[in-house]
Amino acid sequence: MSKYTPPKVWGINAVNMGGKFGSTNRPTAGARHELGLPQGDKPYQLYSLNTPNGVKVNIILEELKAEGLLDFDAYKIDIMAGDQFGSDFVTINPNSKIPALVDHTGDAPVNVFESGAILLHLAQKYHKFLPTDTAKNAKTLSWLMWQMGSAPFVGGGFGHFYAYAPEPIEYAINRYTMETKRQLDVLNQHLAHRSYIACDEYTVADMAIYPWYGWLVLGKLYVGDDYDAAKFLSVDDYPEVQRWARHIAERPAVQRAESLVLSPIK
Ligand SMILES: N[C@@H](CCC(=O)N[C@@H](CS)C(=O)NCC(=O)O)C(=O)O
Repeated sequence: MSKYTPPKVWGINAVNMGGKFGSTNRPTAGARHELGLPQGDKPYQLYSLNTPNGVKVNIILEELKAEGLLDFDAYKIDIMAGDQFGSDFVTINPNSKIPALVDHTGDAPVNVFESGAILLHLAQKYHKFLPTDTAKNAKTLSWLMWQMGSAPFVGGGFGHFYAYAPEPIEYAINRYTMETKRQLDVLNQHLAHRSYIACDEYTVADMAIYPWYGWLVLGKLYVGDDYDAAKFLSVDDYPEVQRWARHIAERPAVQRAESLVLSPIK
């Protein structure tokens, strides 16, 4: 491995603009181009992609739709094409990341971004999937926030360096594999003798954790011609997570969420 000595002041160059996301990554925020977004006639407008963070929100929308509580239009934001930096999307989410939701049920549209915030916004509004009992509520919020804080080590750390980095860096892969396996063990120990993550019922914590850790142990994340995360991480070592994930995967709303068809925006 060539030795890298960081300069005194970091700047963009041809090397650090490389890799799978090199063409869209910049160290700055804000809209980069004018791009309008379509708006359908349903009360909720979702702008997203079927990645783990996107699917979390698909799940709650499909669950609430199945109960006749809401309906929504879903549009595809192509993050490899840079749609997340288009002007209308940045107005909804200044952080330029999917998923983003616009709630048109009130007098004025309400923009919601961050998948955890969208889950809570909908769960609180419809009094579903978020227990009101103080202890159960605290557990649900704790596991939801655990997911939001932990998964970036899986996605931005393990997944990036294992599957997407321009070259394998042993130190980075070891560091994030260690942490990903530790998190899987946290879940595996916690899920022993439990059907759901937070308490005795299905909550937003299950919805948030399933598309990351559930997909990982079911072999649905970071699988390609040259890499297979499930094998690399020995996911059969986490049978409780696998059992829970198979149970969540059986839900019809989850299956619809995973294969949700997102309409083109242009
Ligand atoms: N914490 C955010 C993370 C969202 C996120 O990282 N979205 C990714 C796709 S899964 C994205 O839009 N990436 C585009 C980019 O970074 O430019 C959430 O949970 O909503």
